[in-house]
Amino acid sequence: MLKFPDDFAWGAACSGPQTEGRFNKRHRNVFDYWYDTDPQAFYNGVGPDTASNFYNDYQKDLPLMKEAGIKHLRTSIQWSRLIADFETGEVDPAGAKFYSDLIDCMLENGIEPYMNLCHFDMPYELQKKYGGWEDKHVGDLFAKFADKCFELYGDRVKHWFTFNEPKVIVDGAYLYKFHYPLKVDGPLAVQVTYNINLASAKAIQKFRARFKDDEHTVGIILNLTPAYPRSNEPADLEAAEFANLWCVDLWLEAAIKGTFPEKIIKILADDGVLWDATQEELDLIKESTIDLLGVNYYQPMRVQAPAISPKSLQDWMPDIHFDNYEMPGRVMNVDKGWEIYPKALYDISVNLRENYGNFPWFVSENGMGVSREERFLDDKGEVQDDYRINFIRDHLKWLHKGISEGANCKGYFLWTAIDNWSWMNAYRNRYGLIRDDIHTQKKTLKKSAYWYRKLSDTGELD
Ligand code: BGP
Repeated sequence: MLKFPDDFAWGAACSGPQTEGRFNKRHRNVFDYWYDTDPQAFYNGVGPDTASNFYNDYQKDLPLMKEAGIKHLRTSIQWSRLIADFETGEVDPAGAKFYSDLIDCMLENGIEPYMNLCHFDMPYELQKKYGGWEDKHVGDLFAKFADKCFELYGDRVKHWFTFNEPKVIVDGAYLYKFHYPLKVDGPLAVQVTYNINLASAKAIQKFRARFKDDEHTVGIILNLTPAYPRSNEPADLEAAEFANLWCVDLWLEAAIKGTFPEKIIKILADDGVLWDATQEELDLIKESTIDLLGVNYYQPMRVQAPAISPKSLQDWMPDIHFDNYEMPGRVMNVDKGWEIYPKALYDISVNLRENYGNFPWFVSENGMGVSREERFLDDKGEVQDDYRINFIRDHLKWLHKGISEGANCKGYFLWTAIDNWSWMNAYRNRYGLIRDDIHTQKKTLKKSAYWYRKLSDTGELD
């Protein structure tokens, strides 16, 4: 049995766009728009219209989450729901009331809200008018939205986050075509990377102006995908070093230290793709660092030296510096196609301890997506998801080792509480402790929910 610290936060994570459904929503975000115009681009043609019906069901769903041992819940406020006029920041009364009631209901159920402000959901209007994160002005509008959230809900929400997995926005929308606007433009991806870091800093600046106490914290949620080299050959090591710089350290250093790693700046400058930045902006990033880091971890990267010489390629893409490597024998979650490698959580804890001043962090997402869970329903209609329990346990063992060696890890939030809509997979892969029958919207605790409750009540991992 392993014991976690008494004040360790046990929770779950979800997002507005993946749970609420589009009910009573004033504006569309880019996913809503993309679905409206090209539904076949989505798995089984299923979009975010209903999601897990959280907008209508939260008063029933939150007590179920409580039963599943969820004492902290991260979700997000949708910019496209809260704000009526993006330029002035005027709120939509129905949107403002929804989030206010939701937060109250969380607190009534003893669930502490952790609130995120961007979970991939750029308002379509801003994408169309400005190109979304391509234009730094959108960062100013985002800061205005963030400030409105702080003003409306800061009395009840103590933990705030500017972005969830901003790197995925860059990858999806500007490199590999899985988020709208589906561009493939390496240099633009580099600029958007910078613009998002700047937008986060601008939101943090608003936060600092509003909250001067120790109780409120602001952070960012990063998907850390440690890159492991195929071999110790110099070319493979160099590929892994680049992948770590581009995917991990660029984001970590900007958030925690307010600077960008010199090595990546040099590589991007040598490649002729370094972003456009002013000294004033860099000063703002420098002074607007975070208090708490959220780490999403699902899978590592395995990389090798690129097959083609970077210099022989016409168009710049970050992957001119590395190729992915399908390591033989790695353990896979076959349904999702992601490698299962729990030790990376320990490696992340060591990286944060040794290279980032043992900065405070928590696991803000980790989980196992499994398809056709009806296969595992027992006679009583309960999903016997032992695979999920084993997955969580294996990751927590490595996390516990990290903590016992001094890692400053404050909590573990599972993805997710209730099965919800996934960007690319709709409902194919289920992650929840609670099953959602999407035809009836009936929600039922899975076996893992009872196991998780015991864990969160006792802090003891069996
Ligand atoms: C993370 C996202 C979540 C969630 C999760 C599972 O990257 O922050 O929003 O979707 O991945 O991935 P998927 O839904 O693609 O299976």
